[in-house]
Amino acid sequence: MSERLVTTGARCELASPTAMPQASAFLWNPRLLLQVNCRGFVTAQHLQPGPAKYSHAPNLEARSFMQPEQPLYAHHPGRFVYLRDEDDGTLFSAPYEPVRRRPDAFRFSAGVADVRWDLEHAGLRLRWQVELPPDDAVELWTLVLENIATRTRRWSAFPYFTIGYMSWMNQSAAFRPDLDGIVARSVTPYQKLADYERVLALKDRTVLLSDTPPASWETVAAAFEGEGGLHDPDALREPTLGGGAAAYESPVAVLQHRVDLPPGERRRFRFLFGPARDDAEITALRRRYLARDGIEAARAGYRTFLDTGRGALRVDTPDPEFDAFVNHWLPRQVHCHGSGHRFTTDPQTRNFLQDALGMCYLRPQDCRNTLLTVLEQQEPDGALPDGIRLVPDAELQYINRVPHSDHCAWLPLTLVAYLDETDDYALLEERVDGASVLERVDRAVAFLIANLDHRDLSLIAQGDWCDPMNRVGHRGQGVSGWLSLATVHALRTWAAICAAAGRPGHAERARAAAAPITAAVQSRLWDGDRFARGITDAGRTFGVRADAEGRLFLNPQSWSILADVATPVQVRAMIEAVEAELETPWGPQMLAPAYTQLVDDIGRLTQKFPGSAENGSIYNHAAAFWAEALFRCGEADRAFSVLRRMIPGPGDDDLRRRGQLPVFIPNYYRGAVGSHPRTAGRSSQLLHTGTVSWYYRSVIESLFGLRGERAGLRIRPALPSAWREARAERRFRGATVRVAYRRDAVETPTVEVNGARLAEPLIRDVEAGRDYDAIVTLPETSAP
Ligand code: CEZ
Repeated sequence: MSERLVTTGARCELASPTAMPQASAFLWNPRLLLQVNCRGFVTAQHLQPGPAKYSHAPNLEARSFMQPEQPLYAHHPGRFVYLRDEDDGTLFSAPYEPVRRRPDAFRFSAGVADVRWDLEHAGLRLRWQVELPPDDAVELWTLVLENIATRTRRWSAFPYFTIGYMSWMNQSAAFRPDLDGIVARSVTPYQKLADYERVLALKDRTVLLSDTPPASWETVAAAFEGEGGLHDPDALREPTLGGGAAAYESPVAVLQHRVDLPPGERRRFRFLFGPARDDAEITALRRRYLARDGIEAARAGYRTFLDTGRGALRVDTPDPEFDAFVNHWLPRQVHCHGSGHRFTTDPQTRNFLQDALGMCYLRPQDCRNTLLTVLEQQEPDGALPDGIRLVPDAELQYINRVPHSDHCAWLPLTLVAYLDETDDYALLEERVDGASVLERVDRAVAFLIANLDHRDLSLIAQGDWCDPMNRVGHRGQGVSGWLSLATVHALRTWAAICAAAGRPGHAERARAAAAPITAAVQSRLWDGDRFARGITDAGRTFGVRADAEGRLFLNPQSWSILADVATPVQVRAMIEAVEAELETPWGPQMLAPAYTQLVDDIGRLTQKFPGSAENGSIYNHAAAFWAEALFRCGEADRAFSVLRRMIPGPGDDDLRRRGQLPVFIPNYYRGAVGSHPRTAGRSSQLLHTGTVSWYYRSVIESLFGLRGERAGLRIRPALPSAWREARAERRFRGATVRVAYRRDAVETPTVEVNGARLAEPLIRDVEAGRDYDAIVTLPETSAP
């Protein structure tokens, strides 16, 4: 085993169950999301079509959204195998929980298509692996036991799958000989008459099937645990399990498999675990997945599913961990968000649009469909709803019942990424419910213009990008500095789209509308070295130097650059302020100092724990905007540094501090470095984040400088000065573009394509199916 705590590549491997106890990996298909913790805990959410559980906690859980920093505890849902030596009765468990006996060797290994553990303990080598099929919401588990001792060993393996507290109305479980597995049944609690039909249709069973008939089983959680608890269950002191049936008791699924293994021999077992609606479905699942080669077929299918979300970029740079992340894990997270829609049926409109933005590099058609779906739900006044209903009877829930004023701004920003990537300007003529896409986006833009107050600043309502900023403008007067800037950015972006589409009239109107907002932001919100975050209902400007807390917000600075509002002098001042007040070793904080007490006219944001989430964490979504802003003002080194620090590692100290594997970018890392240094840098472990689309775009278009436009592919990289050379392969409009970047004694960058030097760094009229080989020569830098 490697000396290092974590090794990366197409697999990311962790060599200890205790160094980063929260570390996890995830697997998903369009119906199921599994977050698999290195100690064996698993958080699963499936869609039917609403979000639901089949492996439950011991209490009823909140299902509002996947939440950050969820504590793991002994009875947290998990998938474990107890191993009992039948000769001396000793017990351990794989992967680590619940017995917590440290194995002789441990490796938690996250692959793009599976998660597994490889352990060695007491003469036994063991692999415990989970995979998903491409579509069904079921987990496919494989257990391989190999005797690496020199004498024959007799073991019992007890796979343990949490079913948990299913329902206060009705829950039970039993081993079903006819189905050859454990089936737990429940009725999802409901009260409204109107929910009766809906609940009848739910998958209210949780099933564990084994490919090998078990020697014994238990389904009553309390009977299994007895007084010993999960750590040392009473049931494992008996030769066989009790065979109990749970009758309105919390169910569990435990099986016993006996294995007598001569030296060097191995045995394999396979299991299926997941929700089901009825017996017929259970029988079908067994046939599909536990018959000969069923898992192999599912594996091939899952690979095909992953291939549909293949990234548009492969890179080879002096930073192998960065390459591993960009090549394997980043597009995968973009794909997860773009195909899973954050595992809800009513994604927030801004999230739905931004997740689609990333998909335009993977599956542009999906981005197109998202744009059309959003426009189908546009309101008569041009506004977009707070959430998008993905199935006919989906309801807008939770945060989507709170009026936010920013949704329309994301429309042109997603659209331009799609158009740059595909040049599919025909989309603008497509008709949605009686109006063209062009007309509809224009209405959305008009809504943003109508949402200005008497000062020409954007009204915030009960929040903007920042969800919990609910009291700045709840009386209808407060404005958002960020949204004013985002509105300018959206207007200018829309103007550019219209100009490129041959609609100069529309372009001019949008461009003209941006001017007064720009002037208002400059005159009312600039405070020496920063743009303020907003002005409250009562007229208080906040996010300014005079504030004791929340003195500097990152987003207005970033977006003043993205919107091309800030002057070069202002840009310099803002960069200095951000570096002085927001920067940390793990990235820039979203605001500082974090609020330590309630600010009544800002609201819920200030009630969050200092340094967590929007209250001054290193909120990666905001950091991604800042990185892109830095690219836009020519700050390649700073921009790369922000991107780089969003990925945990590579050093062990950094990994331990973040507590997370470099297989996804989390929603945030803890901030409030000054007041909470012990927890600063700690990962939220929340894999849902708008960060990844923007990150992918910045890497492709800004860092490697491979950006589409109407005429073709423009090559304008901004590599960090420490890189002397790099390579990239970019899929673009069906062509393959291979680029070798190198530094040499040139004054300005030069680009050669297929042997010919380009006067302008633009590959025109890119032809699908063709290969382009480019050499980009960049000026030497003084960096090491
Ligand atoms: O949710 C995200 C939202 O999904 O917060 C972002 C926002 O842009 C995204 O659309 C920034 O506010 O208090 C809350 O309600 C939180 O704001 C959460 O909803 C938050 C979490 O990060 C979960 O993803």
